[in-house]
Amino acid sequence: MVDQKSKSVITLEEYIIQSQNKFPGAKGELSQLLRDIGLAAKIISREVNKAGITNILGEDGSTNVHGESVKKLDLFADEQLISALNRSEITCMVISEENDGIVDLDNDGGKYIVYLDPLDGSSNIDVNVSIGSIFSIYLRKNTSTKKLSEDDALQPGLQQVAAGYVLYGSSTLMAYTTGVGVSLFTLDPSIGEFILSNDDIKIPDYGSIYSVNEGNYKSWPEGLKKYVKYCQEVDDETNRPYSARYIGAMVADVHRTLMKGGIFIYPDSQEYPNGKLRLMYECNPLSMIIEQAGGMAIDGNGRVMEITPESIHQRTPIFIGSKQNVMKVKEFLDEHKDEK
Ligand code: P6P
Repeated sequence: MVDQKSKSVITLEEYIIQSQNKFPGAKGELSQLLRDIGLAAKIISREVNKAGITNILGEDGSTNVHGESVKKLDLFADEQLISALNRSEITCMVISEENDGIVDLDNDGGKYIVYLDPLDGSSNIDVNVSIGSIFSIYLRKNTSTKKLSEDDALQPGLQQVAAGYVLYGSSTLMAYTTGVGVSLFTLDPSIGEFILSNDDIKIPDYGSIYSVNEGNYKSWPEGLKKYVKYCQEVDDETNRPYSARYIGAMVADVHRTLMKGGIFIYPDSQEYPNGKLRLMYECNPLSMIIEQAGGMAIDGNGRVMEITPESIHQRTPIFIGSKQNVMKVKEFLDEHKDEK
């Protein structure tokens, strides 16, 4: 815990330095990397908040590796994050949703690999609904090999040294973890600083909100169909029926789940037989945050963060949120796993 009694306001930079001082051996490189991401987040937040009045809104005609149309803010966010990471020369490679392959930063001494979803939920940009940036940080695996390759980046989520997100909503929030709890900051635009708002967030053990795109109901696994019907039944003891909430931006739906409890689900479906969401730069970082806050994140069988990745853009189903809610959906999935 950071001593908050002595100061009413602690900035992201101060908090990172205070936290680093708890690890005497630390050279401050991870701290610098987190500060770099914080700076890029402020710049992206400024553009997101004025996107409606500049020509930055709308599509630039290109598409990302998944064939999804890319909005100009996606590219802007990608550029800002990569340039911020490049400046301190401690990151050797970036993998981003907006780039087909790895981005080798030519920082041969760089010890970190960073995965990015620069602007998650970008389809919400034009309708002024929350969007976010997600980051996941690993140590470079093979320091001996000069030439970086995807293999250096294919590490299970349990190997993440840090992870977090920025949520551009009614205010701009940044949450991150380095493996010792989850800290949350709110951007004060009047001073251009992220201010600590909670230095050890815990997700409620149980929640009454479920979050899934019910438009895909027909192609869900049978156990998920039965679980959603369970959520909709009346039972005062378990505070059912639950409320259904779905924003369509994973960062926003998972942040609400972190703060209020409940569960967010994106299962496999006919359109996405391996799930829609990306393992390395959506599911692993958000799973690290939720597990560090006391929740759970599974792919329908085991922990998301135990998946051994085979490709940098691979997808996975995800059931993430309060421990009791995730265990309950797992019961339904297991009970009906052989039914079509
Ligand atoms: P659907 C946004 O495009 C995204 O990758 C996630 O942020 C979000 O949770 C999901 O896709 C929404 O997908 O199929 O419900 O529109």
